[in-house]
Amino acid sequence: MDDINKLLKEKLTKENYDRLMAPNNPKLHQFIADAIELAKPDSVFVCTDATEDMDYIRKLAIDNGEEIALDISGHTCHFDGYYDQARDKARTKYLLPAGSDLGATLNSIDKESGVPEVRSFLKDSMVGREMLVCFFCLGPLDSEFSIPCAQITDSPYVAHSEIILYRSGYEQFKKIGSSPDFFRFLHSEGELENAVSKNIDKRRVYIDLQENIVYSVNTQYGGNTIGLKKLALRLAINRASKQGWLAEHMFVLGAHGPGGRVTYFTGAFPSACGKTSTSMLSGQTIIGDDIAYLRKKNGQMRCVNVEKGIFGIIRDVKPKDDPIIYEALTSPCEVIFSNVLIDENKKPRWLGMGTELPTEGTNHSGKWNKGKTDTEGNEITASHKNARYCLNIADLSNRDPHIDDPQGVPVGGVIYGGRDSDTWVPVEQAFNWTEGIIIKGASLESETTSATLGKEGVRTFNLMSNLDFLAIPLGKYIQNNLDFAKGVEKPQFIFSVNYFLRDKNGKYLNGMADKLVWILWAELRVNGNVDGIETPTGVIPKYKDLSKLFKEHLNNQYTQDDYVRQFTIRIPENLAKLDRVEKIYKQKVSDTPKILFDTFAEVRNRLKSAADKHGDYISPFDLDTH
Ligand code: SPV
Ligand code: MN
Repeated sequence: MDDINKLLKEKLTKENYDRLMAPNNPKLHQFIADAIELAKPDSVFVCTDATEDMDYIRKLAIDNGEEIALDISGHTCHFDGYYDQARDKARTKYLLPAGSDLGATLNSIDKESGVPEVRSFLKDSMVGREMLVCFFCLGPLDSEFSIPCAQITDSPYVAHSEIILYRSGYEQFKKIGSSPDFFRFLHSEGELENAVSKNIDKRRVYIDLQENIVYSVNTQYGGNTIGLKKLALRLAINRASKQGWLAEHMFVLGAHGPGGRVTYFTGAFPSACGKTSTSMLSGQTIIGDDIAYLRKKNGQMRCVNVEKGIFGIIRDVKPKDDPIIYEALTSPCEVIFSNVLIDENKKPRWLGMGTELPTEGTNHSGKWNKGKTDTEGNEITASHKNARYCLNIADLSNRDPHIDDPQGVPVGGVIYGGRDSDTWVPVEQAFNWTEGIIIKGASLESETTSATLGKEGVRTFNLMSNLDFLAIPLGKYIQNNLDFAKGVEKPQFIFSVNYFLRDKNGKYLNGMADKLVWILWAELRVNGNVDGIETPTGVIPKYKDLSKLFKEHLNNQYTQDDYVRQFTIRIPENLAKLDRVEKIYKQKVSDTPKILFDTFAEVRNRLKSAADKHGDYISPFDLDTH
C-alpha cells in the first residue's frame, strides 16, 4: 500500500493526488497506480463532478484534434479511423481463467495468454499524453440499481462522450468508501496517425469478469472504447446473473394511454433496428434508448436507464421521422457527431437527413468528394452508415420526468423486435411469460447491420438482442429470464414487433410511423382495454382496434387489405424459423433449458394444426372467431 501511495504522490500533482485520495478506496488507488506504471502517462488528471473539470476535458478533445468545433455552439465532430467504424466482435474476448467455460457461442481467450497480450499493447501507450481518470455511475445515483465505475483513458473524446452519456460519480465514490464493488475500464487509443488509432491489427477489447475490469486498446470507436456502454453491459450481465436481476440491451419508453395513463415498456432490438426511434415515438416520453437494468421489488418488476444520454445512429434522422432528435441536432446544445460529413460551412451532414448532400467535404476518409473510393475500390459514402450522435437526454423535449428516479419505473410490458423480412407479424403478444421469453426473446433473429464489422443483411440469431454482450452461458441466461417472473403476481405481457416485413417484391409492408400504433395497441392490451385474436404463436390485434389507432394517431385510413397483408400468419416461415433456431440450441448451447425444446414442440404442433385447418398462409379474419 505504501508503494502505491508513494507512486501516486510522485506522479500526480498535489491537487490531483488529493482528489484521488478523497475516496478512501485502496482498490481504486491500486487500479490507477497499476495503469500509470503500465501506460506511463506524462501527467494524470483526476476528474471530479465539477463543471470546470468537464470543461477541461471538452477543451482537451478540441486541442488534441480528436474533436472539431462545428458552427453551432456546443456541437463538435469526431472521426474514427476508416477501419474503426463499428464494434469489433472478433477481437472482443472474455479472459477465461483455467478450468472455466462460457460455452461455444461466446468469444474468449485464456487469461494466461490474454492478459499479457493486451497489457503488452497498453505498455507505454500514454507516453507524452495525459491520463484521464473519470468517475461515473451506471443507473441513477444513490439507488439499488447504481454501479459506480472508474474509467481511465488517454482519449478526451472517450471521456467527453462519457460525460454526456453517464451520470457523474466522483461523489458516489466518496460515499462507497472502501467497497471493492465497482467496475474498472482501462483504455488507450494507442499510437495515433492524423488523430486516429493507427495499429488496428492490435485492436483488442478484453474483459475480465472475475476482476470486473475491461482493457481496450488501439481503437476509438465508441462501442469499443466507451467503457460504460457495452463493455459494462457485459460485466453487469455477469453480476446480475449472480444476484438475480437482469441487465438488458433495452430501451425504456413511457407509452401514454387514455386519460393521461403512462405504461412503461422495455424493448430489446438489435443495433440499428429501430430501438432508438421506438424510444423516441411522438407523444410518448423517453427514459432510455439502449441499456436497462431490471430488478424485482416487492413482487414488482422495475427498471432504470443505465445511461443519461444517447449514442444514436444518425443515418435517416430527418425532421419528418425523428423531429425531436433532429431539433436537438440542429440547435445549440452539447452534441458530439461522429463519422458524419462536414461541409464547407462546418455543418454536419449525413445520409438520409432529408436534404441533398454536398459533393465534397471532410469525412472519416479525410478530404472527401462524391465518387471517392477506398483502397479496395469501394465507393465511400458521404457519411458512414454507422455515423452517430452523442447527446444528453436532458436536451430532448420528450424526457420522462422519472428518468432519474432511484426506484426506477414499473415495467408494464416487454417488447422484442428484429429485422425480419418474412416471418413475424408487426405486433403480437405472447400467451404468457414463459412463451414470451422462449418464442419471442430467445428466438429472435435479425438481419445484420452496419453497427458491427462484417457483411450486412445476413439473418443471424440474436437472443434478446443481447447475444453480442452475453457474459454467461446462453442457457443460463434464458433460465434467468424465465425465473425473473417468479414471485411476480401477474407477470408482464411480452410482445414481439417487426417493422421490417416485406412483400414478395421486397417492398416494406409498413411505414416508419406505424410503430406508434403497435406500441399503443400493446399499451391498451396491457391495461385490458382491447381483445385480440389468438394465433398459434400468440395474440394479434383486431382490425377495428388498429384502424381506430391509425385514424386517431396517424390520421391514416388503415384498410382491411393492409391489415391482412401485414397480419397474415405465415406458417412455413414460422416453422422454418423454429427449425433454424432449435438447431442452434441443439448444436451450440449445451445448457439449453428443457422447457425451450418442449415449448418449441408445442408451438410447432399448433402451427401445423392451424395449417391443416386453414392452409399455409392464414388471414387474421379466419382466426377471428368472435
Ligand atoms: C449498438 O451498436 O448497439 C450501440 C452502439 O448502441 S455501440 O456503442 O456500438 O454498442
Ligand atoms: Mn445498442
